[in-house]
Formats: sequence, structure tokens, C-alpha cells
Amino acid sequence: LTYTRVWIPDPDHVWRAAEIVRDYKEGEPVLHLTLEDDTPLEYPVGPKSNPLPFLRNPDILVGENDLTALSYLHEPAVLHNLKVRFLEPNHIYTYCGIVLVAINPYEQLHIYGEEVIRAYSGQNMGDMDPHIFAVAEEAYKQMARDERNQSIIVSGESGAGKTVSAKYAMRFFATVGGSTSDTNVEEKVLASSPIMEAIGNAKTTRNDNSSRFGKYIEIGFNRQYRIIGANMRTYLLEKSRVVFQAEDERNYHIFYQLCASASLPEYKDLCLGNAEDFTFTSMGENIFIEGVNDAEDLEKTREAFTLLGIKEGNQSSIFKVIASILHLGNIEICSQRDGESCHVLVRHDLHLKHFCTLLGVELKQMEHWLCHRKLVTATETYVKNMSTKQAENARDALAKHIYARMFDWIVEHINKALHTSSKQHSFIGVLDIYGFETFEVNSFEQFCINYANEKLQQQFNSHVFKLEQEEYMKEQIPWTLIDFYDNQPCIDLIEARLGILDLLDEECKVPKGTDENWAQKLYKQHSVSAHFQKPRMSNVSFIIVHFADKVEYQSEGFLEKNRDTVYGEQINILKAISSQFQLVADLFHDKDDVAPPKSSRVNVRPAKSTPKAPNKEHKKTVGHQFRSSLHLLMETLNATTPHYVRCIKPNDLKEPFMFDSRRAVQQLRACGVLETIRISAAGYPSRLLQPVPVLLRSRDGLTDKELDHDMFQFGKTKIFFRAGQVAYLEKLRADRFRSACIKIQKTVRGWL
Ligand code: AOV
Ligand code: MG
Repeated sequence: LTYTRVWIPDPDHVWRAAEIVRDYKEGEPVLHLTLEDDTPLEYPVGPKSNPLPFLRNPDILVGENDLTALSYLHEPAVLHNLKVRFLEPNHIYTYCGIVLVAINPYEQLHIYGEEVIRAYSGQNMGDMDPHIFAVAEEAYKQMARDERNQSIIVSGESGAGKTVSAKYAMRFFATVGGSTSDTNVEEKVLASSPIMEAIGNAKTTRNDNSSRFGKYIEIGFNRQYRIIGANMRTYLLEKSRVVFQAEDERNYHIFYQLCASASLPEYKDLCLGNAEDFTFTSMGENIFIEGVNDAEDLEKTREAFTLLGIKEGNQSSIFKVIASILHLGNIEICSQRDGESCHVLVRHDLHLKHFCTLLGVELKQMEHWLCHRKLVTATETYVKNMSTKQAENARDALAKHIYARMFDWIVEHINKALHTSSKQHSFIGVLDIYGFETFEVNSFEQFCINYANEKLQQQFNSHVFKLEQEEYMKEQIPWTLIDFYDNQPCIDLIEARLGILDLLDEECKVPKGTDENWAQKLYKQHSVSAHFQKPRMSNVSFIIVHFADKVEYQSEGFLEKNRDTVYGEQINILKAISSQFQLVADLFHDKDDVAPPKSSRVNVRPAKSTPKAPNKEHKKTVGHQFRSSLHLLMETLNATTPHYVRCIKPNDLKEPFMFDSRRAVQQLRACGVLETIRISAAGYPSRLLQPVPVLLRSRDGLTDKELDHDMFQFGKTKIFFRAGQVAYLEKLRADRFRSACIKIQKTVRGWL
């Protein structure tokens, strides 16, 4: 009796180990199996039931640190191998061809110290355990070897560990590429993280420290490959969070950090108190995060500001702006009896006073423009009352606007602090964006976030699959095309002509456009798309079949968020006070994002104290800007050598070392890791342009003992190597070079 070990599908564990206990002849309807606990099982097989099960790898291979080393490469093998490594020796990193898979341990591990960085520095990827440092080292090495810019692209769903991985990669560069001078520029690069997290991360139901913006930070190096500076680009901050948080979620950390420190003497004049007392910080109804001390974190934020050279004065202005937003949120707008207009109870409303004092705004003006707006028609300009609802919306829009401006101001100043005048030779970019996410209610923000992830997935696909295959074909290397999931149709659905974004922009231009009308237009235009669905029970939501999952989006609010209007009068008030506080003045320095009064070309008579609003008709929509910034990002990434890190979230409970196979497999299926394995195992990831190094001067040179014949292929213009072979050759070359040097030295010494 021959035992054959197999994997069979299982509803709980996805795959289950079994053994075939009776010889099977082709065409028989059942396989006789036993499960691991010796239960016998008759497993139906055939065209109408199950395909023949996958074979299991010999135990000796399980735990391999590169999945491409497995004999049988299929989903159950990959899953099992990752799980065994993760649970038994607690190895969170595994290579998967060119991709590093990182499973979130939800526990502080002692594998990130400086001594570990030193150990990885200068080593070859294959010689060490898989690690984020190994990937970083590879990028650093390739930057020097190929004289080419590099990128580390970290992806994975929300909470999978992208931000943590990106920070470790940056720490690696700061350590191995630290400057020799005393500018401590590498420390400054690292100091940008706590600041950006304070102002751009928040607790969501998926992640206590969820990034609500995307970030691409380019670390610049000189000819000696020492860090000389850095520059950061950010992508679409989730502004709505400033004024609204879902249950059990929080606003940006910085608000809680300030509230927790409200009693300190230096923050007295912010007039803050408990975060529970402010609308904008208490909507989620839980102001705490387990294990986080907001007051201590404020200290870290401040230290980082100081390290980056942001002066005390500016720091306190930033805190004033943040506090002013909290006060703005607490301003009560009361309905008048007529129901058409509203007012603010100034005498009772300390928050309005605090807001005005903190920003140096004239109270009377603010009070007026909180409840009124200016309308411009073809012939005249008049002032109109706002309803309570309108006024509240306008107030919230102002709060979001102020926050977003402050965010940009800080990014700009961090960039100034990281800027260098010395000549940059090359850079390594680290990309950390918000991960794919789906909530109970998904809106414009999730749509943008998931769109970004869709683009990133495509970048990955085209790098790994298309480019590889095209290259092999161009070079006429034998190669069988491998099918892979191409998400271009889904991207087209979103960004192509008459796609979701185009229709949204169009609806924003229609005078009486509504979210519902837009949804109807989507149904009409896109029902044929395989990636678009109309939910049966709804007339206002739509479903997109993303690479990672199906997501249902509620159309409500899309138009407003895409337009992103703030009433010009309120901005004008803030501009009018510009002389008083420089930072506030800077924040509201003209940019064309103010809502144009209707038919604004005529006759605008600005009120005396309010400077003229810029009357640009063509303010770009948020969706439009986001699309452009993603295009730019893809161009940048495509001009670098990419290194991919795929983060996997092993469970939804944030439990240390708990592996939920169903969740893991869902992510593996979605991110293309399985296809990557097939390609990397079959392909030749390394290549050298001919003419090749000394060692490999001819075809004959290559076929001798140095390399196994299966390890390379000659293309028309390049030689292709299997993974790991180039490093091997480099070592051989170095050895030969060394022995040649020694010979010369000996000869020279002989002469002397
Ligand atoms: P994300 O960046 O991928 O989510 P994070 O990097 O913020 O996820 O990770 C979420 C949490 O998981 C962290 O706060 C840590 O507690 C834990 N964690 C992740 N990686 C590690 C690690 N290597 N070691 C220890 N703990 C880790 V989002 O920003 O939500 O998409 O938008
Ligand atoms: Mg993150």
C-alpha cells in the first residue's frame, strides 16, 4: 500500500491534510482517505464533484524560507508553509520569489535592533533569514550596483503592518546610510514618522493606528551612498474624519494628544479639556486606545517637531490651530423661528470666542459668516441666510479645510527641513499608503483608498507578470505564458472616459446634481461591466468588484466630498486676519480652492474687510486631483526598481501569533502572491546585459562548472539568471579578483 499525502478543501481551515489509503484508478468516483486524526473519509472525485486533490510536500521542505523552493507549489502548500513558519519558530517573514511576505505578529519582536541591521548590512539576500532588513539591503545594494533609483512598495490590507514595515525599512537606511557629518539628517528623516502619524493616523475598527493618507518618501543619497536628505509626497488625506467618526473610531491622534495635555501650563490658552467634551473627538464614543498614552505621545510629537527644526513659536501656532478646530466643532448653531435662518448664541458660546481668539479672527465677522453666505448673480451680490443644516455643513467644511491646510503646511515644513542643497545621486523611495478597506458603510474615502490599492496592484501585476513575459518573448527565451488576473477592467471602470470618476465630475457640474442621480447614471452606464453591480435592495448604492474583495459604496455624500467646497466668506475672514498670526496667514494664502460664487465673473463686491475671493470657475475636483496624483505616483514607481513587501493580517482580533487560515488565504488570493510564485519559480528574475563580467566572457565560459546549465538562459541581448545566481556570480568574481590581487602583490613583492 502506498501512502500519498494530499490536501482537501475544508470550510473552516481552507485546506486539510489527508492521506490516500487505497490505490485509486482513474475514473473511480471516490478516493479513500484518512484525515490526520485517523478518521476515514470517502472523498468524492470526478468532473461533477471535486478535482483530484493537491499533493502535499514532504515534511522536510515545509518551513522553507523561500516558497519557490517547494516541490509542489500551490495554494495549500503556500498557506501551510506560511502557517508553520509563523506558528512554530515564529518566523513572520518568508520570501515568495521576489516578494517578501510579512505576517503581522501583533507582538513586539526582538529582531529589529541595530545589531540585526548591522548583521544584514552587506549580506546577500539568500544567505540570511528573510527579513524586511534583507529587502532594504537589497535595494541599497542595487542602487549602488545598477546606479538606479529604487522603491520599496509595501502593500496589504488595513492593519496588516505596512506602516510598521515602512518604518523599519527607513530605519535600516538611516543606520547603514547615516551621514558622516553631524547634520543628523537621518534622524530627521525618522522624526518625520511620529509627526505624520500624529496628524494623519487614527483609530479605525480595523487598525488602532490606521494611516488615513498615503505617503511616498524619497530618501536621497550622494555618490558615497550616504543619506543627504529626503522628500515626502502625501496622498489624499481623509478629511471627513476631522468632523465625523464612526462608532469606536477616533479623530486624528493629535487632537487627543492635546486634550490629554490640556492642563499643562503651556496649553492653558488653548482652553481645551477632556476629549469627551468636544464634538469632533467624541463621536466614536471611545476616546481611548488600549496601550496608548496620548499625553506621552504628545511629548514624542513635540520632540520630533523640535528635531526637525520647527520652532517653538510655530509649534504653538500649530497647536492653536488644532485647538481652534475643536472649538469650532462645539459652536452651537441655533435655528431661528422662521426655520430658514440661524444664529450663534455668542454670549453663551465660549467656543466661538476661543476659536476667534486662537486664530485672531474678528468675532463679529465670524459670527455673521457662520450663518450667512454671499450669493452673486448676474446683476448683483447679496447676502443670504443659511438654514441650520447649511450652516452646520459650512462650519464642518471650514473645520476640514483648516485641518487639511495645516496638514499640508506641516508636510511642506518637514520637507524643507529634510531638503538638502548637496547634489543627490540617487534615491530609495518607500511607499506606505492606506490599505484596502471595507466597512459597514463605505463612502468616497473608501472608494479613493481602494482605487489607490487597485492601481498599486496593477503596478505590481505589470511589473511581475507583463514585463517579465514580454521581456522573455522579446529575448526569445522559451517561456509559456501564464494567465494572471489583470485588473485593468476594474481600473477602467473607475478612471477611464465616462467611468465612475468622470460621471461623478459631470454630476458635480450639473446645477441640480444629486448623489441619487449620479447612482442612476452609473447603473445605466456600467451595468455591463463585470466589475460593477447594482445591489438588488438599493437605489443609491453600487458595488465594485475589486481585486481584493467586493465592496458596496453608498452614493450619499460623494458629490459634496468630490466638490469639497468651503464658503469663500469664511476663508476670507481667515485671510483678513492674516497679519496677526503668520502661520494662520500662511495657511490661507491664496490657493484656488474656494467655492466660486455662482456666475462669478460679474460684479463681485467684496465686503470691506474681506479681500477678493479668487473666482476660478474650474476648481479641480478631489477625484480628479487624486487620479492625477496616482498617475504621477505610478510613473515614479515605474522609473525605479521596485521591491515588494506584502503584509498579511493573520486575524481580525489583533491577537499575537494567531493564524486564521481563511483570512490569510483571502489575502494571498487577492494580492497575486500565488501567481508570483509560479512565475518566479519558472522564470529568471535576474538578468545581465551583455557584454557580461570578466568571468562570463563567452557562452562557453558560462557552461563550465561555475553554473548549473539550468540556472541561466541566453537571450538575444541579455543573459537571464535564476533567482540567487547573480549574487553567486558576484561572489565568484570577487573571489577571483581577490586572488588575482594577491598574485600581483606577491609578484610585486618578489620584485622588491
Ligand atoms: P497598516 O499600516 O498596514 O494599516 P500598521 O503597520 O499600522 O498597519 O500595523 C497595525 C498594527 O499591527 C501596529 O500598530 C502594530 O501593533 C502591529 N504590527 C504590525 N507589524 C508589526 C511587527 N512587525 N511587529 C509587531 N507588531 C506589528 V492602514 O495604515 O490601517 O492600511 O490605513
Ligand atoms: Mg498604515
